[in-house]
Amino acid sequence: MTNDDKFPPEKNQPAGYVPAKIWTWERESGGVFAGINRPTAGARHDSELPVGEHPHQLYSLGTPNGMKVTIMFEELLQAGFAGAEYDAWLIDISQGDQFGSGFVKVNPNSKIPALIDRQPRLTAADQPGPVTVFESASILLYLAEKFGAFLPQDLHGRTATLNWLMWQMGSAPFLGGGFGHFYVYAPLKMEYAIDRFAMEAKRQLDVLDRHLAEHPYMVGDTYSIADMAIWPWYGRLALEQIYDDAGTFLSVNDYQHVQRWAGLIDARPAVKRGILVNRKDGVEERHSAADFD
Ligand SMILES: N[C@@H](CCC(=O)N[C@@H](CS)C(=O)NCC(=O)O)C(=O)O
Repeated sequence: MTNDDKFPPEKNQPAGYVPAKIWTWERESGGVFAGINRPTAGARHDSELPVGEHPHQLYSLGTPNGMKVTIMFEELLQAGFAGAEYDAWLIDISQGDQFGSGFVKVNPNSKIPALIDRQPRLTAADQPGPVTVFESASILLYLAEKFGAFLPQDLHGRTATLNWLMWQMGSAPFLGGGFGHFYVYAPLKMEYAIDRFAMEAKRQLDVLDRHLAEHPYMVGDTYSIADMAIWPWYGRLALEQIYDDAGTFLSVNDYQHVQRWAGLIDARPAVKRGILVNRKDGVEERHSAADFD
């Protein structure tokens, strides 16, 4: 019995659809953000990035992936690391800013967040010059190591932090690109896709809930870059700050340990500032603490 016998094409969506031998891009898929999607990488237009006065130039947007980094900068500043001053420039992904030649030089993957450190802590073995960093977890780790903060030094603590940091990077695309896409952004509601990704989103919440039942933070008693990476997605989902009424749909109140932890982090002043940065309804560009006034 072939797969087509088990699942006849009439039941496909649209009915009768059979994938071509070779996929080609014929039209936009519809849905939110479809206008910026293409099956190719690289710059689409010439445009240099603006540069401010601070050591760190962040090019980002106030999405969960962007928030991880602005929370980290605000936490570093709150903790007294004056050298963590940063200029945060808004990259409007709905307008295709991520495909400008300047941005693509910093992140060939054309996704926010991206960082240039113009005053890196170089050793004798390093070439002089700025350091570019992309992928939110790589930026968190880079800053944690630069300032010696929010990353435990001991082997167990450091490894556990990296475990959860990598867990977040591997898991969140199922929540965002999977559940969030099909529940909120897709041009049609598809039961199969929503069921598949709602199941995975709930499984991930359960992973966190069981862990947080026994640990105040993701890594024991210490607030770390693992919390900063995980909270903007799963903490904000639990607090019903993302994806419309998805909190009700996924029964997020059932995950009481995630709720406790999410509330703890939500209350931090640096988090309250960090989530405002690079948002058109918040602090569009951040160049100093005064921008929050
Ligand atoms: N794995 C990346 C994901 C970054 C990401 O998906 N960024 C989205 C916004 S949250 C983006 O820039 N999308 C623009 C696009 O896909 O063109 C990270 O964690 O930094």
